[in-house]
Amino acid sequence: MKTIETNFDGLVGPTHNYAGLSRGNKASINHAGNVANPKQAALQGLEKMKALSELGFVQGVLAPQERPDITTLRRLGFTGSDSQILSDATQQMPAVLAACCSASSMWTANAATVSPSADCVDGKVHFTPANLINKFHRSIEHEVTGNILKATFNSPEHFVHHQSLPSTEYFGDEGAANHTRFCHEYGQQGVEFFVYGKEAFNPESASPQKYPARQSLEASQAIARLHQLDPDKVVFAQQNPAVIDQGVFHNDVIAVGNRNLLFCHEQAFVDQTGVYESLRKAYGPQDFHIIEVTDQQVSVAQAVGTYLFNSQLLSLGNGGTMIIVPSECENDPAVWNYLQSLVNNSSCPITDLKVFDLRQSMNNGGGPACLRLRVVLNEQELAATNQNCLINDQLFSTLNSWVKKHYRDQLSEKDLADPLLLTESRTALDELTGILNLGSVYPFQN
Ligand code: SUG
Repeated sequence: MKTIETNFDGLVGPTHNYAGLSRGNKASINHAGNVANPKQAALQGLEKMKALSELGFVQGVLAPQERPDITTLRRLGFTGSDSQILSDATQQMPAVLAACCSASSMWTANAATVSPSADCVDGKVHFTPANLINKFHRSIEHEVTGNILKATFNSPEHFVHHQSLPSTEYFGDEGAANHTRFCHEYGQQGVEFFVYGKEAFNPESASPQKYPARQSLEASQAIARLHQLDPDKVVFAQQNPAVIDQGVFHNDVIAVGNRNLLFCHEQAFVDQTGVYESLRKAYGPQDFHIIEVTDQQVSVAQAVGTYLFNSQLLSLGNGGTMIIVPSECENDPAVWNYLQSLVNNSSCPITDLKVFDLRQSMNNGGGPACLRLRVVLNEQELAATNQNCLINDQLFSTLNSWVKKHYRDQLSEKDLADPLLLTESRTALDELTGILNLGSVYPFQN
């Protein structure tokens, strides 16, 4: 049976804005207060989805969240009509209102950790939504994320949906952004590689000094247990705390892997050599390739500025590998020269290069890899997946028109309290759940 890697990208929601909510994420802080263009953001994301689908990859879409999040504002004690709540929240707690309006669920690499059926004892695909506990605006995503995942992968025969981990820093979990799977063929048992920033129950362990470590070892271990992974096929590695302090807030800002290839910066991990050895041991006797980028070739600051490692590595039918990078890589001569040297080197497994303009998302720290959740599926699992969520020409054109009809082309902080924005968002999302055949996944629909 054929097994493939599918990519489910987050559709950018109608409230996309720059609120500077993510300390430790330099792009988010540097663009705080800028005027955002939600329409352009959503269209840029759709262009990537369409291009990958046209290249022959199975490309899915995950619906955005309901924002402004009135349910959360009510939990925080705001009462009255929805307009009253928006107005009171703006007056009393504008920072909380901004958090409740973030379209951050677009970065579906943080939606969940997914283990393919070949890795799990029960032979099912396991999903655990990330609790994203380190940032308030993201900690309010996991419940609706769970609803959307269940509506997208809606067959209990093939899919297991876990609850997110307990909502505490001890079990801080950021999903697939800190998880990579290596395998010979997608359908064979693979090695699951979990990268954490801190050991929450060991105060003696190394941790960053300036910025938060969002993922704990204990969270990664819990997911490996929940997903019934073979302990010999799991590797846990600590992210280098010094790079977290330089803006590498997720592992996918400094490393990416696919099949038998790891592409990473030389400073990505604590005990880099030990990590490589553990991966090779777990992977077994077949060839395992590591492309390590030195600081001299590309500095950590350049990696953070261009998102070179927040790339997608996609296996091509001819045995090659395509790297998908954001246009920021093209604009940095050192990074661009490095990329050219990779694809021009006949012994390098990366053979093709494609560039996308994702500026609207990049300005909040979200590159190509942040925008996608990888789900490895065999034929039966793919057939059991909600087919309305798979991109083809028709869905692309429907979603493109839907965005153009409902989205604004300018959004700044002062617009977030506009009751019309709430109505526009709900109208758009209600229509979307029909297009994607999701049923009722949002609080306003219940
Ligand atoms: O969690 N930015 C996101 C970016 C997530 C990127 N994802 C991966 N690396 N996989 C974050 O920091 C910024 C929102 C704002 O500031 O308005 C934000 O949430």
